[in-house]
Amino acid sequence: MLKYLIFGVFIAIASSSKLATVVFKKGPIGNIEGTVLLNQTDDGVLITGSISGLTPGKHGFHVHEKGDLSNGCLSTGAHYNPHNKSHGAPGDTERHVGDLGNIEAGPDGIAHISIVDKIISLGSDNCIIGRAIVVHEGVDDLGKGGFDDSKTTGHAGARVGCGIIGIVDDSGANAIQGFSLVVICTSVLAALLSKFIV
Ligand SMILES: [Cu+2]
Ligand SMILES: [Zn+2]
Repeated sequence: MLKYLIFGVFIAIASSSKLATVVFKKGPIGNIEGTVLLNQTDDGVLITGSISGLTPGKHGFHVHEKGDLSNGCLSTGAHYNPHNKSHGAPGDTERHVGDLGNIEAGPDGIAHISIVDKIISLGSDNCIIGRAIVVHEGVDDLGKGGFDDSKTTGHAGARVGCGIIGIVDDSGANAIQGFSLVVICTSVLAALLSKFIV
């Protein structure tokens, strides 16, 4: 019986679309505003959108481990780092999964974002659904600045805004879509369980 249940779970995975969004809002949580879309493609996750209200220049841009805004951006925890690595640049092998480098705002304070990242996913391994994206006041030195916190946070300074990475409902089938994306994040667990049950 459980065998068929697990089979059903994998059908749900196959029927899901992998699109997520993060909304940044001005208010108690931060000073910035904008929307970012994340789209799982064959080349990685494509992140697009724009964020306003920044100071001109570069700002650290990371996935933090918790989707918890109960104490503003502080409660999102550290950089998402399931493999216990040091902080680095997006192109480095030694990096946190959450290390997406910097976004850059123009003189108008708006950052136009277009990033493809091969490490994060909206699927099983390194799944970032339900975690948070945090934008920092300063530049992420990509682990190479020589500061005490370069190898942990990139010395990027305070958190000026954050938002939770949520599932986009683009199918009209709310419940099924939501369920299937939750299942994707736990599919590794399901695969492990199936070994014991089958
Ligand atoms: Cu960060
Ligand atoms: Zn990091």
